[in-house]
Amino acid sequence: MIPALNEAGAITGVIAEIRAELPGVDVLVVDDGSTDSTAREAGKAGALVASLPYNLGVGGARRLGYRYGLDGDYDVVVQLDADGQHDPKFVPQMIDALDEGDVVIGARFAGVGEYRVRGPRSWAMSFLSTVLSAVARTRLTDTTSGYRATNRRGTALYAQFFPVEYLGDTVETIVQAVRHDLTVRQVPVAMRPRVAGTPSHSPIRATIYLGRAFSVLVLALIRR
Ligand SMILES: Nc1nc2c(ncn2[C@@H]2O[C@H](COP(=O)(O)OP(=O)(O)O)[C@@H](O)[C@H]2O)c(=O)[nH]1
Ligand SMILES: [Mg+2]
Repeated sequence: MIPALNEAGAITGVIAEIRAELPGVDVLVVDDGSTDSTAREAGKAGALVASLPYNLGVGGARRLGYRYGLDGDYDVVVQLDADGQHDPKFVPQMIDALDEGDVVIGARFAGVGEYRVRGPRSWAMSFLSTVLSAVARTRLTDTTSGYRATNRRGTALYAQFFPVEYLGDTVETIVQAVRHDLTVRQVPVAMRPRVAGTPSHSPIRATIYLGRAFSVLVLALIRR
C-alpha cells in the first residue's frame, strides 16, 4: 500500500521494483488528490489505484489502504512510500518478523544503512524512540518510519482506528497498537534518498513537526 501525493516522477520505478522483488503481490496506490499524473502512471505500471477526490492526508489514505486489506482478507499489508526511499527487498524480513509481532516497523538507525539525521531533529527522534520503546517494551529506533508491515490483527486495528491527525500516522499508531494488546517489533533497514519530487517537509518543518510529535505523544498516552 503506497500513499502518494504528486509522485509522478518516482511512482513508476517504485511499482516496477516491488513487482520485480515480490512477484505476485497486489500493489495499491492511494492517490490523494495529486495534481500531476501520479494516478495514470501508477495504473500504467500495473498497480490498483484508489483516487481520492481531494486531499485527505497521509493518515486517511493509509486507513483506506488498511480497510482494503481487511476487506480483501489479506494475510499481510505492507505500507511504503511512493518516493523510492523504501527498498522492497526488506519486505520478506519484515514478514518473517510478523511471527513475533503484529506490527513491524522497517527502522533506520538500527545498524543497517548510512541514513543520518543531525541536530534538533535527531534529538527529537531519539527522545521519541526512547519513550516509545518503553511503551512498547521493545527496542524501537525509528518511530517515525512510514515503512511498516501488519498481520491480520494489525490490519484490522488500523482499518478501524488509524489516526488522521497530523503526525498521528507515525507516533500515535504505535501507542494505539500497544493499547490494543498488539505486539510491535522492528527490522533494521537501509533507507535511500527520494528519487524525484519534493519531500512534504523541509528540515525546518521537520523539526517543528517533531516538536509537535511530543504533544501528540503526550495526548496519545493520556487518551483513554
Ligand atoms: N496520501 C497522501 N500521501 C502523501 C501526502 N503527503 C505526502 N504523501 C506521501 O507520503 C509518503 C512520504 O512523504 P515524504 O514527503 O517522502 O515524507 P518524508 O519521507 O517523511 O520526508 C510519500 O509516498 C508521499 O507521496 C498526502 O497528503 N496524502
Ligand atoms: Mg520520503
